[in-house]
Amino acid sequence: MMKKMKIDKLVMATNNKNKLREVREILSPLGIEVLSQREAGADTNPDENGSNFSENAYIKAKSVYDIVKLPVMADDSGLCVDCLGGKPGVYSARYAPEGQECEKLLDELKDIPESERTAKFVCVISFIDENGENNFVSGECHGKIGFEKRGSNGFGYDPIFMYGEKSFAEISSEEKNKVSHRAEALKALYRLLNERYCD
Ligand code: ITT
Repeated sequence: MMKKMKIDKLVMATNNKNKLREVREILSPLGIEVLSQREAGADTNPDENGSNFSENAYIKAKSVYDIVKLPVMADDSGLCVDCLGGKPGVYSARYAPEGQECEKLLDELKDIPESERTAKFVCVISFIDENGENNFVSGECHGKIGFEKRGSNGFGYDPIFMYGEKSFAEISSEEKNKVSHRAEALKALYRLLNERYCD
């Protein structure tokens, strides 16, 4: 008999509308409806004072779960640049004033040759089920930091994250959603939901 997934709706704990859009683009074709935290009546903005992606993802998911008591996911993500020892990492959102993060990173890397500009995007998802049980899944996407901003799609560091010949801001969201750190983490989440939360 076909297994039926019990979870067809979850709340995403985020204040980042681009993340919410990407998660919806990926999960809705899989039959999972994603409510924003606002739609679910939980407009929280907790202090992300954890020391790694997992801790921050859990802080966000738990703050919304405590209000809605429904399945909740939160995504903590960032860009880790090898020649900077993994920075900005968990500080990606606070690295520079919004809209200036690419310029700041380009400036920090201005003397670094192409071969040493390797980087990865990381995404850790905390998923809390209806009973309050937490699970983590994660995904990574490897690329290089370019020498200039390219393209106008996406958000955050996308214009300087080179995935092969093109930046993440030059490809469509459809293409990004096949290979991104977020897409990888969501594939793992979907597997988890299928394994653990089926009739
Ligand atoms: P929430 O915490 O409310 O979800 P946020 O933007 O503060 O939103 P994070 O704390 O996880 O999220 O910070 C992630 C930052 O990393 C984000 O603001 C971007 O600057 C960057 N980032 C993450 N994923 C990205 C992606 O797919 N493309 C470009 N930049 C990304």
